[in-house]
Amino acid sequence: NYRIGMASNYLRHGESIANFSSGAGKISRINAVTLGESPASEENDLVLPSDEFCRQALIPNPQKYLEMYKRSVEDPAGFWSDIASEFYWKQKWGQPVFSENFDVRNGPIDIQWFKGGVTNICYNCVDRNVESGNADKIAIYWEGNEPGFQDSLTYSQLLQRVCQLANYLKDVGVKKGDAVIIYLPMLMELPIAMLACARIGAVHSVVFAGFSADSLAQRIMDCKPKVVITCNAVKRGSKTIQLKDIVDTALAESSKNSISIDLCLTYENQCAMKRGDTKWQDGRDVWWQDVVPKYPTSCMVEWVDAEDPLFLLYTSGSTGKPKGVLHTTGGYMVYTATTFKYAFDYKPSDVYWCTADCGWITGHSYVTYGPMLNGATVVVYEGAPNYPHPGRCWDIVDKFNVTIFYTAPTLVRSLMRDGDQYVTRYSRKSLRVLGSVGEPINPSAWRWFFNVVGDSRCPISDTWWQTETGGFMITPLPGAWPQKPGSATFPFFGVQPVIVDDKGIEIDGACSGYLCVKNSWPGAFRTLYGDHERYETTYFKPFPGYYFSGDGCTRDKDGYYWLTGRVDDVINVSGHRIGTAEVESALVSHPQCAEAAVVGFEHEVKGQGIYAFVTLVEGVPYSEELRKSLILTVREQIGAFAAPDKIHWAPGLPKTRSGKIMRRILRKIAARQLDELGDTSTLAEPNVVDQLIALADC
Ligand code: 6R9
Repeated sequence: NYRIGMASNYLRHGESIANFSSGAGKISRINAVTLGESPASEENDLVLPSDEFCRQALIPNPQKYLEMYKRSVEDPAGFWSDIASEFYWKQKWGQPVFSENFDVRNGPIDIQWFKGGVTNICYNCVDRNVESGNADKIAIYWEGNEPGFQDSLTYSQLLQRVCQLANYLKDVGVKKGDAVIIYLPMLMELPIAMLACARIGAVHSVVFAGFSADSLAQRIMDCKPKVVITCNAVKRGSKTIQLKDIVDTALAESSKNSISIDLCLTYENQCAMKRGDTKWQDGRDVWWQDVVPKYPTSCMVEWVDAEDPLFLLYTSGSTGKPKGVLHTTGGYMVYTATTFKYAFDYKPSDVYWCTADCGWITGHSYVTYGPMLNGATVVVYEGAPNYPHPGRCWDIVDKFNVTIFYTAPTLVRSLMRDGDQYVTRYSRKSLRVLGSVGEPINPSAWRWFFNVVGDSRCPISDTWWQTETGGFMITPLPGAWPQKPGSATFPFFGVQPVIVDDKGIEIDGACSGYLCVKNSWPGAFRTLYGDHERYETTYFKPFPGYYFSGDGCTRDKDGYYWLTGRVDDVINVSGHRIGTAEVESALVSHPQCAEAAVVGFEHEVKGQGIYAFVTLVEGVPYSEELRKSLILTVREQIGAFAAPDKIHWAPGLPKTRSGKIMRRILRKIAARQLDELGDTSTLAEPNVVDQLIALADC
């Protein structure tokens, strides 16, 4: 079993890792910048892997990690080529294996991996498994929202389904390089649609089915897809959501802006709604079940270059317009497969369940591509994790004998609140590795996850990464070294994280600052769709020579990394990234809202909640009704997950004389840290602060 001990008791591996990753012998500047809380007492808590786990682990000790890590940074071309060779390439990549310009001062940022290599990620995810003896292995166990609804597909059945859809898409004119928008809930058809696009070289853009019609329209207008794939409706918990209606509105909106979509392929999700009840536009709308099953179950693969685009995924940034993060094929394939394998200590007998939706990057890299590239059995769950009761997750774990369970801290915290009894009534003995993603996991939630869910037996991989990084960047490798509750531990192979101060100077040793990366890795995004300049400005110009993550980070005396949250205008609500500017622009579109400023505040379950300061149009009185209508506006324009938790009436906002809103002050008011407001003398009108405080609980 694991032991929780103090760092001072731990001499075996700690020193070598600490020395290695914090730059042995260099002078440390401690706490040159302090961005977040210091992990003070937590950094001494060590959770040691059991000998039993280590014995079977892929990376069984720090020495093995160090040996592989060293090679990965000293000889990245050799390290990654060896791994890439395990996949099928129609034609091998050329030389050099990778090329990069990572420094804006030397010209445009340019990252290429395995250029000249010809492959197909769908082939490697599906056909390769079928051909290597895994044809009858379960690829997907599907569990519906309603208990009792389930389905499964073997790898060979998956191949057939993917091929039918791929043939259909080709037949309706989708070609290599064309965009396809997928707006589906967690049905098996979602990964099938992603794989079918990849098979024919089309670029998929999955839009999370919780996004509103406006957000969907915005994405449709940006990437101009040939086809939109959706379903009529979905049940989430006890609610039925009519997705097709949302798509109809989005398509009407985009055609007003001269982007008209000729084909909306609609899956009939019978568990949620019957065909007859679905609104229909003849000529444009086609039922999936009427056409796709008629197509042949085999389909030639479209071979693509390693640097051909695989998908676009929109994510929030610090301006109102979402960014289309573009990933290409070869490097992403090699990177997601490798990170999945090592961070979860994956073995062919595992049953893997990631609770993320394919509408987010986690669902791309670690529901679909990473696991399937390893031939894994993946659980796909359609519903809400606490429906119809807070024990549903463990019911599913027991039912499919899930061995690896990967989720978000927000779910851990909410289940923790519901009480241990919902967990302990299930066996969970199949579990062996747990994972966390999306936001920093607070040590108390970590301990509950570890002790209660994992029976103090399963290591937790707290994986730090981003839509932009494609795959894990800083993550535990279970069995390799002791864990510290709340720390993402050490960098993955090939990743060289650095912490810089606000002048962009790299800091060594134990320190806090901005987290950057100093070299490219195969899974890195290559650009923002249609806006390479914004790509450079956002990620490469803040600290020239580095990729800037937007996160704050602390490195402790043992070299462990502790993520402390976003340092830009992005907030992380239940692991979902939301730009404050997006919420603000939704609020100000309300006819009675004159101005809005949005900040994050600490939220017990969601990690961060959305706190909106709203100034109304002159003469409009505050009312409960108006509060609701403002929140509804955000739900309609972005999606329910972005609805503000708190509306704070603001007769005025604290601004500098040059008109800049001082968010620092707003954050303090939102946190009710009223004695920490700091210097307000530079404000144009210092008395607005008193007015705001007076209205704090109205
Ligand atoms: C994968 C994903 C990325 C942002 C990232 C950071 C936060 C993600 C984290 C974490 C601390 C972790 N984040 N994982 N913070 N520890 N293990 O979530 O991608 O939606 O693009 O969000 O999420 O702030 O910058 P994405």
